[in-house]
Amino acid sequence: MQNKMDKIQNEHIYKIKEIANKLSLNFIVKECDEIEERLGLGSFNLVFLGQYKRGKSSLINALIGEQILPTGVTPVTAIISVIKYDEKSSCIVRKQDGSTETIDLKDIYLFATQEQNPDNTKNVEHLEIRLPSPLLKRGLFLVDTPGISSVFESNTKTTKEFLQSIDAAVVVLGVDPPISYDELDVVREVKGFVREPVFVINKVDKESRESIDTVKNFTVDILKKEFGIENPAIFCISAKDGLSRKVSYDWQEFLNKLEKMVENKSQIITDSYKNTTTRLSNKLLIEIDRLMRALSEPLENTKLKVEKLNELKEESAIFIRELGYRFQSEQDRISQLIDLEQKKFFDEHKKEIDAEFEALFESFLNRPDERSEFYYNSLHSIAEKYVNLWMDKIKKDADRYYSEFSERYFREFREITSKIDEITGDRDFTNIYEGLRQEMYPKSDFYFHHFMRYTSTSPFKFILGIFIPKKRRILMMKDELKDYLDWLIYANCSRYIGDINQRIIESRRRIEGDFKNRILFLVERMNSAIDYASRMKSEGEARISSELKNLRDMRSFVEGILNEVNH
Ligand SMILES: Nc1nc2c(ncn2[C@@H]2O[C@H](COP(=O)(O)OP(=O)(O)OP(=O)(O)O)[C@@H](O)[C@H]2O)c(=O)[nH]1
Ligand SMILES: [Mg+2]
Repeated sequence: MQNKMDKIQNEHIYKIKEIANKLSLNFIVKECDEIEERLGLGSFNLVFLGQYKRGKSSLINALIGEQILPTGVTPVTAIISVIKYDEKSSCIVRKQDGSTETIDLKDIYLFATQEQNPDNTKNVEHLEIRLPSPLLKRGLFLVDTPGISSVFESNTKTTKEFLQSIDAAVVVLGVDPPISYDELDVVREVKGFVREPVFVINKVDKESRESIDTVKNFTVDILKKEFGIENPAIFCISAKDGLSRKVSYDWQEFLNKLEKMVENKSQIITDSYKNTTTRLSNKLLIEIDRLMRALSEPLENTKLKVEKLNELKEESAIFIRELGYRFQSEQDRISQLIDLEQKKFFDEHKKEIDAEFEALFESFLNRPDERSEFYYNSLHSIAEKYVNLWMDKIKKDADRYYSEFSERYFREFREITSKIDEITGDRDFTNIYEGLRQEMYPKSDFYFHHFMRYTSTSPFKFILGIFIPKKRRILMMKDELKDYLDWLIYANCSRYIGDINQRIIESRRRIEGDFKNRILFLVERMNSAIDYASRMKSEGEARISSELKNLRDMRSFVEGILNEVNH
């Protein structure tokens, strides 16, 4: 059964590749090669993703038991490295122009690091490292990636394209601070490719058991609330311990999970084959349609379209920049408005807050023997009460402001996308950005529910002088306690709005970067269609009609594959 399935999978990819080859669609051929390799070897890509400095490279090193990938305190990884099994160690640099170079393992840092290869000026597509590691031999490619912002926003198309080849993912999170909006973005992105990402909270060697548990629960809560992920595979680990072969925290459980993935790899590979085949077939259909249009219409029309598209490319660069400025100032205005409202609200409630604080403080005088944490923690209930009151008041307004804001942004954005679709004759662009509208303003309010507070490593300035009587000591703490209460309220209120703002800016940047890449790609494809159509047309009518028939046949063949794969 499995063999039969393997055969069908290989045939589908083979056919897609054959058609792509005939039509000189190298970007599709390349992806076919990659998936063919994995299907052939029965291997899958396990991609490590996460924010800068979370310890992705360190974790891979720990898994292979060697310090192969460069790691460091400043952002290090600049390009993707794929680590595969071989009896002999080696490293090949695969360049963007298709050329390759074999290098010594000790020279990996010359290509992989931001320091030696800033913004990938060496035009590396990825590094292919081969090692005789037993884990790799089980049918797994370990993939190291640069910290997230550079992965998802970088204009290097290749990095993004590589992400299409995720079969399984480990999202590396940190203990400090617990999961951030940036990291939620990674999860969101990964969820689009992978059914069940594995989560790792790394560097737990730096924390107490108590705060590790807090961070883990917090993360599980958020994954459930934000993405509906129930019972995520989540492991608190220390890559540092792992590398020195020390089994600590959930390290063994994490290894067991990887082992399980390897055991179930045929499911992972089948899923991946389905996604890839569907994606590549759809890409192929778009290209076939483009070529058919170019063949059927006068060449002048296609040329005119490319000219218009080129103009639009310039125009939209300016438009998007201006749109960005305009929306930034509007976003600032909304923030200021909310800040003012916040100030007004807390001015109005100042008396009540002060009174509650005084009453609580009185009660402290009767309990002079508590540890200082007790007094600080008691303030949380006051802070939480007023932060919640404020949030209840502002949330509706904020929701309205921000959703109107993103609606407007997309309305304007759609003007360009529909212009592009008008020129090309399909709904590609509009469709792509329709779905993103919801993403821009997240109805996420997780910080609202997760109160920020000082944790284990106490930042309190207060030093308990052992010669001062306890009652007097508490009195001395009064100012500091009040400061802490004010901080709690202020920090939690500001964090909510700050996070939303940050999120909108990130989404906008991502959408705009993505848009730029897409339009460049479109111009390139339209130009190829012109070349192709001119070649055919120079050979006369008969050639055109036989080629059109070919394209129609290819089209129905690809549709057939899509049907088979998805039914
Ligand atoms: N204490 C501790 N430090 C760690 C651990 N894992 C990684 N580090 C340190 O964290 C820093 C970043 O580690 P890297 O592995 O380079 O992180 P990365 O996610 O690959 O970083 P980029 O490639 O820059 O995105 C290094 O200084 C590591 O030594 C860990 O488990 N415990
Ligand atoms: Mg790294």
